[in-house]
Amino acid sequence: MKVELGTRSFEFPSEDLQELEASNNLLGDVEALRSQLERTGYLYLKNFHDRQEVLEARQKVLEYINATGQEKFDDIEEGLLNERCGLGCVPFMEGKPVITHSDAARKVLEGQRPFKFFQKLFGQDVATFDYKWLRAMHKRGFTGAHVDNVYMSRGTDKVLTMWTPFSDITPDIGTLAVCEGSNQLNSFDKFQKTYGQLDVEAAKLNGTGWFTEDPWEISKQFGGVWKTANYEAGDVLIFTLRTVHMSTVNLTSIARISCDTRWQPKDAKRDMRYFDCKEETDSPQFGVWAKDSTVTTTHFHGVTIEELKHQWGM
Ligand SMILES: O=C(O)CCC(=O)C(=O)O
Repeated sequence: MKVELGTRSFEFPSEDLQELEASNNLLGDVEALRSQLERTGYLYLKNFHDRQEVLEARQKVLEYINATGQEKFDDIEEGLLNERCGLGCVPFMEGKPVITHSDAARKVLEGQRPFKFFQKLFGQDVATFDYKWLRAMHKRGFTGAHVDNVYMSRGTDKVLTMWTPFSDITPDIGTLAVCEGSNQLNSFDKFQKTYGQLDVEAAKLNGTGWFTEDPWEISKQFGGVWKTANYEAGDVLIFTLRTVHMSTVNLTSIARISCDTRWQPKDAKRDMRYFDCKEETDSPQFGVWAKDSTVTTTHFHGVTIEELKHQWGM
C-alpha cells in the first residue's frame, strides 16, 4: 500500500515504515508491559475496547459533524465526506464536552477497561484528563511529528496518551505512527533536552508545536524506526510524553475519526489546563490556547520552531 507519512511517501509495510508490534501477549505480566513501554515508547493493544461500543461512538460523532451545518457527507454510514470538504469543513471537536463527553464516547474513552488497565500499569489509582482530543481528519490532513511533552508538561511526567481509532483505519486513511525508541535512545538526548523540554505556550511558539512534517528529519538525524499499523476498531496505541509520533496523511475522502485521551496517577501533579471541563458547554474551555479565545498561534509575536532549531544547532 502506498502511504504518505507527513511529507514523505512510503510503501507500507517496508523498511522505512514498519508494522507496530502488538503487546497483547504481555497483558498478564505488568512488569513486561512496563519494560516494553520503556524500551519502545509504546504499547499497541489489539481489541482493547469493545468493538461495538467504539462503532457506536463513531456513529454519534458522524451525526454530530453532520448536524453542524451544510451537506458534508456523500455517505454518512461510510463516513465519506464530499469532495469539496477540506480544512474547516469538519468541526473542531477537541475539548468540546458536548461531543467528547457524550454517553457513547465516554463509554469507550472513560469506561472500565481503560481505568482498570491504567490502574494496573501505574500500580495505583488513576485520573484521566477531562480535555479530550477528538478529531475528524479530512482528505490530505495529517499531524506532524512531535512529543506530547511540549503541550502538557506542567503536571507529572508520567502522563501516558492513549490513541483510539473510531473505526478500522488503514494507513492511507491516516493512522498514528511512532518513532520507536525515540523516548529513550541515547541518540535522542539532544532532541529530548531541547525540543522535548519545550513548553509551547510559555515559549509563545508561533506555530503548531510540531518539530517537523518530515519523518526523516527525525529518524535520519536522531535514529529510531517509524512504525504504524492497520488498526481495527477496538485497538489502541499507548505512548509516553517523550515518544515522537505523527500521523500518516488521509489520502481518502473518509473522515478519519480518532481520539487521544491522557492518563496519569491520580495523586500526581496535574496540568490544570486540561482538567475541570464544564460539561454543559460546547465551546473549548481548556487546552493550550483556550485561556484567551481571541489568541491564535499566528497572533503571537513569538519564536518559530525553525528559529529554535537554529538556536539548538539543528
Ligand atoms: O490523531 C492525530 O492525528 C494525532 C494525535 C496526536 O498526535 C496527539 O494528539 O498528540
